[in-house]
Amino acid sequence: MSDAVTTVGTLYMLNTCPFTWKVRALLDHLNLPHERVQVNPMKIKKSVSFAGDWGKTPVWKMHDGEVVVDSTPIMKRIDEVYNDGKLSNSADLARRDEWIEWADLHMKNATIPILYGNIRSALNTTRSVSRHEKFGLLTGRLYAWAGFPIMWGIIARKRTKNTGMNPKQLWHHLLDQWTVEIGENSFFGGDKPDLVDLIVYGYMQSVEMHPKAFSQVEEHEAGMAWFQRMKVAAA
Ligand SMILES: N[C@@H](CCC(=O)N[C@@H](CS)C(=O)NCC(=O)O)C(=O)O
Repeated sequence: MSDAVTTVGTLYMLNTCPFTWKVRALLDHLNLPHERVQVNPMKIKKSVSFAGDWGKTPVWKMHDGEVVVDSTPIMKRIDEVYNDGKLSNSADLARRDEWIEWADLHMKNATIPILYGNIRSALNTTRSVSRHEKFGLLTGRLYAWAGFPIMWGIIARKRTKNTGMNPKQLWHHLLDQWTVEIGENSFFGGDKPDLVDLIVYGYMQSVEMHPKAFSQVEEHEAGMAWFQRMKVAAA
């Protein structure tokens, strides 16, 4: 980013973190010039220690020094300060909050299983993550090859345990719910995307960067039609 452009703040992030993708979706949609600091996944706590004991990504530091943590509150704050809260505004606040909660619970819980839900996709994903993140050379390799049985065996299985669905079925089920809610409209927000659209879009983009995993999501026609509309609207 050029020095001549005044930035609105700095995003401390991981390239593959779904919560980081949510905030990126908003910043890109509003076309706000900002800095991005890619932290080492093994040193998150230290890298964001200025945000107290939060210890996670993303963290947002506003140009005036204000620090905001947690992806949805970060999105709301950026929208409030730089966009008069227009994306968060809704004629039906209860509906908005219900679907933010839906996305931050169900989309979040579906993300790990689609990436790591079987041993092959787990290996693909840890290798892909090690390429996309700024690990040290050795830890990156170690993560790629030693991380996948852990992600697959422990983490992904735990997340799908209660749904009775495999990771692909779970995504298709969620995209059914999402596209039914959107109905005849182009977006959740009506004819334009709103904050909820951008939250769901962010979760989906975090899967899209791992093409093998995303190919399972891509089979959902209505979901992908919305996703493509988001790409156009966000460009
Ligand atoms: N609710 C938080 C979750 C953030 C989060 O869990 N980030 C992960 C990376 S994707 C992290 O930093 N984990 C480190 C940890 O929990 O110690 C948000 O939406 O921002």
